[in-house]
Amino acid sequence: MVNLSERRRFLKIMLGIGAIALIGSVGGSKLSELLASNEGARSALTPLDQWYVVQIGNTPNVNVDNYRLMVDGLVNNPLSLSLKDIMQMESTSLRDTIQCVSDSFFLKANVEWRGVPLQSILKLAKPLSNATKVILYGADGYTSDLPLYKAMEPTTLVVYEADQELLLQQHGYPVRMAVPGWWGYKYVKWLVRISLTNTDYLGYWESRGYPDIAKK
Ligand SMILES: Nc1nc2c(c(=O)[nH]1)N[C@H]1C(S)=C(S)[C@@H](COP(=O)(O)O)O[C@H]1N2
Ligand SMILES: [Mo]
Repeated sequence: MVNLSERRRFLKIMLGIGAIALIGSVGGSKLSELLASNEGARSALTPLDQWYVVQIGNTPNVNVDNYRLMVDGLVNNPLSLSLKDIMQMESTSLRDTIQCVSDSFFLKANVEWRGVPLQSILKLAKPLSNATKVILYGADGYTSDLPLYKAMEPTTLVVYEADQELLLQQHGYPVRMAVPGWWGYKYVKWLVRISLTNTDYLGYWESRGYPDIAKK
């Protein structure tokens, strides 16, 4: 999708198919195990230095001292949360596989996230009854969006840790989204704003033709 030329991407996809064919010839059950959608729950964590990076531009430098996560739009109670505010809320941890839609075989990582359910933050902000969507903004200008029902699922998290460490800068420090079950482009890094809307807003990749309902 980004950072890979079309040609290299094509080669990588072909390699992926080769690997699948090879495993497939060894045993069909192994193939289905590998491709199981909840594999993050069972597979070993990906070493941090093998975790892929995909992004539309450079890694922004977010200063944690004046970091705020704004929650606004169709809410009764707009919020401005510091990292400390977020870390003091009740947290959830879960294992997940983050996967890029452009090369879902190589560009993926098994990660143990820790963060706050987006649901808890939205409940504090008190959405108005006409809100239908949540727009997620990154400090690099990237955006994505979630329908309110997905935003309210208990596994949709505003995360600040991966594998029990603070996020690395290239993976979204200090705060990013994790949306288990959906493609990586929903996992907005350097999350700085959450805005509720009743418009059919489409994010960066969604407005370029990738599915808005991004179920893997
Ligand atoms: N702010 C921001 N978030 C982003 C992106 C981006 O360009 N900017 N790219 C998305 C895409 S397409 C993917 S696949 C994942 C990759 O996350 P990673 O680099 O931590 O593996 O981040 C998503 N979140
Ligand atoms: Mo991606």
